[in-house]
Amino acid sequence: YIVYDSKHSFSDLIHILQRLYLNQFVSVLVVEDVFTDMQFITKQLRKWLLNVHEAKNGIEALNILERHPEIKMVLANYHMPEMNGMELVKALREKHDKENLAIIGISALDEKLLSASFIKYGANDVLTKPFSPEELLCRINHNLEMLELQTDLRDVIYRDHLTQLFNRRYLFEKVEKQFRSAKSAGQSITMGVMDIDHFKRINDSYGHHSGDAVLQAVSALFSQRFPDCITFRLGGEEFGLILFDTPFEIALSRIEQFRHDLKGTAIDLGHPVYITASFGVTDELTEQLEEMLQAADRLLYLAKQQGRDQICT
Ligand code: GH3
Ligand code: MG
Ligand code: MG
Ligand code: MG
Repeated sequence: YIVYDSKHSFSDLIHILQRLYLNQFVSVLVVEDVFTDMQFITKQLRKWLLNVHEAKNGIEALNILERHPEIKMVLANYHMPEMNGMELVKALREKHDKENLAIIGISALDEKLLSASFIKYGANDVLTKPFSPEELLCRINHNLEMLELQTDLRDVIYRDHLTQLFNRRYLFEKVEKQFRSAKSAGQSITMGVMDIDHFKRINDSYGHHSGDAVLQAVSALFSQRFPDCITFRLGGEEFGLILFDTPFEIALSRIEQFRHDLKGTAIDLGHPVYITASFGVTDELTEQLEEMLQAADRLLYLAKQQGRDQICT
């Protein structure tokens, strides 16, 4: 039940219902050693349909989080045996950033300084005991909304709007780091680029809208076939793929399988349309990611010259 009074508008009610519905999928960890306080908090959270985990101290909290990566939020009391709330925040922030895990620190009324310290060590928000159920709900919802906003922002910045694949920016801002650490760990790295053959003909024959639909269909198959890899759209009808820690022969045979299946896939534009694509693939390590991309691009050019619908290595 939710108690609905006339102070709320209808759109408020819809918002509350939506929140309740979304909360069912949100997992929260409460870290609190005082039994009655734990009961008070978890009772409220369960009432709001949140999925609640309980820990009596910091060590237990770290263990639970390790086993439950789906947890989005941690409510951490300050006074706890073994590891206090502040130490827990510090330990959590070594692994989880503010954009992915919200931490709300809980302190008592006579410990105003603790609130500032919580924030300083990386908590997203603080609650001061005693707090009302309403304040608890407001803080939780506010922080969940901020997490969602961060996810939306990341998608806008790092994903291509048409295909939802990663974009160039993601490649050079985020994958570059991964590239460097994989290299120093001695891992193999395979870089592939793909360009759809005679794509201009699709646009010319069926219109730009149909061209877009083809790009979306190709991208869907692409990310579906390489869920464990980084797939991105370089621009236009050109895509890229990075496989970390995979032997080159295996990487190559997966790409070959994809080339073969793409060719055989009927893309539905109201009528079936078939396309092929050309690929350049390399595992020769370079100083920078950009150079590896350029090397793959040169091989792609060769594949085009040699008649398209093939892979050059
Ligand atoms: P090739 O086999 O040599 O790659 O030939 P191609 O026709 O695929 O290559 P070309 O570079 O001549 O043409 C690419 C076309 O892709 C031209 C451009 O209008 C179209 N294109 C680029 N981005 C988009 C897009 O987002 N949507 C649609 N519908 N078309 C796009
Ligand atoms: Mg071209
Ligand atoms: Mg092309
Ligand atoms: Mg092209």
